Order: sequence, then structure tokens, then C-alpha cells
Amino acid sequence: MLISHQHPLNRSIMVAVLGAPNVGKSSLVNYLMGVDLSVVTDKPQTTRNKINCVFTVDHTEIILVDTPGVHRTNKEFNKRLNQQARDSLEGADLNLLLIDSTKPVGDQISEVVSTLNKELTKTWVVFTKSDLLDLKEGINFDVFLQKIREHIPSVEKTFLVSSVSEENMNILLGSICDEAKEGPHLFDEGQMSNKNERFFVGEYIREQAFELLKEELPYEIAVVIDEYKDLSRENDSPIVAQISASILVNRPSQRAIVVGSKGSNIKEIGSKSRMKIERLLGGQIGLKLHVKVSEKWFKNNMILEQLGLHRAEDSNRVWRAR
Ligand SMILES: Nc1nc2c(ncn2[C@@H]2O[C@H](COP(=O)(O)OP(=O)(O)O)[C@@H](O)[C@H]2O)c(=O)[nH]1
Ligand SMILES: [Mg+2]
Repeated sequence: MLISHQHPLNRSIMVAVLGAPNVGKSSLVNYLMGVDLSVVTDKPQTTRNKINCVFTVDHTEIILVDTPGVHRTNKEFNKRLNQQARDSLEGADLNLLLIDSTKPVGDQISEVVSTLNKELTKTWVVFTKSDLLDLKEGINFDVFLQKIREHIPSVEKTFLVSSVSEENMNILLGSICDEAKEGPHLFDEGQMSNKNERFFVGEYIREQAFELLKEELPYEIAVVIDEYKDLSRENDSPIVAQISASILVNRPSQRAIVVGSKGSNIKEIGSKSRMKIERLLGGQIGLKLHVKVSEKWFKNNMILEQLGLHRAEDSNRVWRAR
């Protein structure tokens, strides 16, 4: 994918964005990128895969690797989410460790560091959600930093930012740019991600399902794309893609919830995700949604592989499809 003709001033940097669930990793990535590419909800485990989000500032290519929140777990599904975060350390020039500044710092850091179980080389700590802090309380970040250094002695810099009030985001972005090394860009111009459009279509459907059903069905849904016909190059087609997707649920009772009375929920998920997908693809789409009961899909190796969640270092040794 390396582009053959590169500008002599080109620079590039890959940054792994790490942290506990819900600290604001995807919000930060979207903010810096200027595009709502990654999905954000107020529930943990919204991001399930490591996703390269790519943009360019002047001649500097910045690849932010959004990751699932790292947390201690015995569940196979969650072990695979942690593994995605662990994998993002490979090839990263810089790690941003995000800490929710409104929550206890020590617990977040020890859980993330022990679960990653890898040496964090070049690492900066980013305290998030500064807009929610009552600064009158006089927060002492030096104490926080001391705690962090107990776990990661190599921490070089710290930032206090907010994706909502935008505080210090420009300073963070400038510092990332300054770290970039001279060299060729890894992605083609205009390419936003290593994940394809089909992947993001599934994400946007899942995001809307999460949003609508968050009280009833926290995590037990997944979306698989059954059919994706790219029609963008067909001159006589009024739509750019014909898409058919399935929302997988764990139990029949959950199917009824996702469908809703007279199909009201599934209709709403369809119409809301359609708007975001059409923005991504730049044209109208045909979208068919189905709800399928796939008992314990989150333990089914074949489905996990289909969702891009490969075996983890600490996966159970024996796996069989149900
Ligand atoms: N007030 C405030 N909320 C934020 C900020 N960043 C993220 N959030 C919220 O925190 C929740 C989790 O955000 P998300 O980016 O999905 O976190 P992730 O799980 O670490 O990727 C969402 O409800 C966001 O709207 C911030 O800077 N300020
Ligand atoms: Mg996320």
C-alpha cells in the first residue's frame, strides 16, 4: 500500500490510544480526526476492535489506533477485546494512556497495565473529561503522576483534555505531530482507516442498537453484514450500496426487544443508522435489517472470528463452534 511518489517533507506516526472502558478513547480519536468515525456511547465495550483512524496535518500522517477498553476478565469475549488493545502496541511509535480524571486514578492504571501485560515503551498520559472537573477542588496532578510512575516509570508527558470543551486538544495534537518521524505515509491520500466501509456499516448499526436498547440489552448484541453490494460505480443506480445485515441476539426474548412492538425498534435502528451510513458512503443506500437468535454468539469461535476478534494470549485452549 506504500505510495510510490512521496513528498520529501512527509512524516508519519502511529499512536495507540489505550485505557479502561468508557474513559473517552473513541471520543478523543474522533475529535482529533474531525470525523465521527469510531462509535461512541455511554456504555463500556462500545469499541470492540482495534481501528486505525488516519488523517493528515500538513505533511504529517497521524494514525490513531482506537482500541477496546482494557479490563480484568475471565470471559472469552472480553479476553479477545483486551487482545485487540494489546495488539495495538505492536508497531505503535507512541502510546496514549487515557485516564478518566473524574474517577479514581490508581485503580484505572493498575488494571490497564496489569491486563495489557506488556512493557509500555514510549507513553504519555492523557487525563480526559476535564470539562467535568470542578477545578475549585484543586486537583493535584503531581500526586496522580506519582501513582502512574509506580506502574509505568517511563511516562514522559501528561495532558489534561476534554473532547467536549476542546481544552488542550490543540496542544496534544501539536505534540503528537512533533513526535512524527520523517518517512513515507503508510496510507493512500484520503484513506481514513484500515477497516473497510462494510466494517463501519456494522458499527453504525450496532451503535444505534446500543443507543436505543441500552437499558434492556447492554452488550448481548452483535451485527454481521450478510450482503454488501457496492453499486457506486453503476451509472444508472440511484443507490450507492445494497446492504443486508443481521443483528445477533443471545435469546429469543431479546429478539422481541430488538424488533419492538410492530417492528418499531428495528425501524428506528434502521433509519438512524441509515443516516450515518449514507453520510459515510456519500449517497443513498438500500438497507435490510434482520434480527437473529444466535445463542451464546459471544462464545462461538466462528462468529468471533467473523467479528474480527481473534484468539487472545489467554484464551481457553480448546474451542469448538457450537
Ligand atoms: N463530558 C465529557 N464526556 C465525555 C468526554 N469524552 C467522552 N465522553 C463521554 O464518555 C462516554 C464514553 O466515551 P467513549 O469515547 O465511547 O469512551 P471509550 O469507551 O473509552 O471509547 C460517552 O458517553 C462520551 O460522550 C469528555 O471529554 N467530556
Ligand atoms: Mg471506544
